[in-house]
Amino acid sequence: MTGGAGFIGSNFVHYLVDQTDHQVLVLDKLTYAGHRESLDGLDPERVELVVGDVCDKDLVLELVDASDAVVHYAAESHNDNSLSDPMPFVHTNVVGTAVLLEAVRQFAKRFHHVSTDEVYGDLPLNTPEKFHEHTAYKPSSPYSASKAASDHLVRAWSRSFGLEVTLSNCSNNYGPYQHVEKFIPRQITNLLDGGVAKLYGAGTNVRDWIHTEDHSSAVYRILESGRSGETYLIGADGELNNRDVISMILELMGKSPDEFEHVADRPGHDLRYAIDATKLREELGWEPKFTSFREGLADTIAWYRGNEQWWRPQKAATEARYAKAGQ
Ligand code: NAD
Ligand code: TDX
Repeated sequence: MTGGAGFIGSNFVHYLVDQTDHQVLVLDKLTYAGHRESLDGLDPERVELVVGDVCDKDLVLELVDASDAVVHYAAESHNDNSLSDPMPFVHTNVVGTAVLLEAVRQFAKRFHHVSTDEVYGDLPLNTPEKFHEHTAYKPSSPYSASKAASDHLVRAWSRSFGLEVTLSNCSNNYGPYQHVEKFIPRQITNLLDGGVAKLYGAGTNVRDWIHTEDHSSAVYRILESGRSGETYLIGADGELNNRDVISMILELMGKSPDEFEHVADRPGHDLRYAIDATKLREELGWEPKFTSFREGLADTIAWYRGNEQWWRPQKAATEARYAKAGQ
């Protein structure tokens, strides 16, 4: 698999080690977002980390040849970074996916592509409308456009060359090992540091939250039982606006409700994401385990409280980047 030292990828490695008998070979560049420590404590007989780039054709050929299946998580993943410096998103997300597909084609391996609901753009507030497998692509940011491009490459390689592929587009994940640049860990660690939470704009933007362990179980189910060439949307009916999430974090951390401030909004900020996961639920019988966001959030806060040594090294540089953008 690729990107196994990142947030969702490392949670998938933990899931595979805990729930299956598979050997896991991780290719990860260890960018600012990758952490060797996220794989600490896992049996070295089961997990091998190779530090390298998904754009490195020779390395990718060697590792794909050595694998039975490839699950592709590696990406530049943060929208705000894609606004300040888009080109790494094009290289890793678009070129990197093409390099992997060429290797998968050469060795005829099973491929699962991990993508995002952001490829569909955004939805209006207060409508029953949700994204589904046939929603038209309409990405807003350089990040989501690069993920959309990668999805198109996977479908084209599947149709043109008959590769055995599946794709999944998941909503916003939360849980342990998420970089402190992202919304939920940024607020938790700001508050742990005695600072305040930071809300972009009015905070009415809605995200559809899923615990990352539920994302892992869905990807594994698709890998095992998904139909080749098919796309599955992954979501757990977790719609909440950002203002409400901040209020819940403040309350769970015993802070007063006004310990947040409004900061500069994200340019082009998507308003609302919402997933209709009927296909995944009905065709593959998948169900999320974390049905209470509040409980999942409380677990996540406890994880950040207990793992300062994991997030502390990222914190100052992340906040310095935000300060430059007035956020
Ligand atoms: P992340 O930024 O936490 O981790 C990305 C990982 O990829 C890091 O370990 C990084 O070192 C690695 N990486 C980056 N460039 C690389 C390269 N060129 N070669 C090899 N490794 C490289 O991201 P995440 O939030 O864990 O997201 C993982 C995947 O899930 C991405 O494809 C993302 O688009 C998708 N996704 C994320 C979410 C979310 O809520 N975070 C939701 C849906 C889909
Ligand atoms: O400090 C903040 N304050 C704030 O209000 C930050 C960092 C974010 N926000 C808002 C912006 C979004 O509306 O919170 C929401 C979530 O922001 P992010 O954590 O940056 O996530 P988002 O942009 O929604 O994208 C995430 O979900 C889909 C992941 O980063 C993507 O990789 C994934 O594809």
